[in-house]
Amino acid sequence: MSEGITIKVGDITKENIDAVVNAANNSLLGGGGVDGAIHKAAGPRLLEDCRGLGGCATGEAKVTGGYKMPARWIIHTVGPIWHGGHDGEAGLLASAYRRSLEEAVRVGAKTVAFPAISTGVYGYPKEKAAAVAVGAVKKFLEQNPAIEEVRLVCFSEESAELHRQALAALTAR
Ligand code: AR6
Repeated sequence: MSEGITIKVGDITKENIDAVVNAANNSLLGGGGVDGAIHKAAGPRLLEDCRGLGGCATGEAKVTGGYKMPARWIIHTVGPIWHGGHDGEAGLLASAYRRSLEEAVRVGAKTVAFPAISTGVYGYPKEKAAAVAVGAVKKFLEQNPAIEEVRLVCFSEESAELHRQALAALTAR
C-alpha cells in the first residue's frame, strides 16, 4: 500500500475523518447517489450553505461545514460526465481530486475521504476512474506533506479491489 493512501469499503457519511469529499453536480444543490446521502446525513443547513456558493465548475471544488456528519468539512467537487473518454474526462477527473486536496490543505484538513467520483450516475468506467483517482492522489501526496491520510471509501468490494489493483500497478512502476 502506498504511503498515506488507504482503501476501504464503507458508507462515506459515517467516516471519522477531517473532511469528506462529495461527488456533486454543477448546481451544488443536491442530487442522488453519494450527494443525496451526504445531504441527508449533514442535515438541511448544508443546502442553505450550498445555495450561497454559486455552483461549481467541473473539476473544481468548494468547501462547506460538515454539520451533522462526523467530518468537520465537506469538500464539494464535480467530476466529469463520461462521454466516451475523448472529451477531457481523465484530466477533469484528476482535477477534481487535486482541487479537492488543495482545498483540504487550505482549510487545514489533514485527513480526507473520497468516494469514487463520477463512477455512479456520471458513468465513468470504474477501472479507468480508479487508475485516475489513485494516480492523482499519489502525485498530490508526494508534493504535499500537509495531508496525512487520503481514504478512498468505496461502496462495494469490487470497487475497492479495482482501487487496490490500480494502486499496486502504480507503485510497481
Ligand atoms: N458512500 C460511499 N460511496 C457511495 C455512497 C456512500 N454513501 N453512495 C454512493 N456511493 P454517484 P457521480 C458511490 O452517482 O457518478 C448525484 O446525483 C457510488 O457507488 O454518487 O459523480 C450528483 O448530484 C459510486 O461508486 O456520483 C450528481 O448529479 C460513487 O459513489 C451525480 O450524482 C459515485 O456515484 C454525480 O455522479
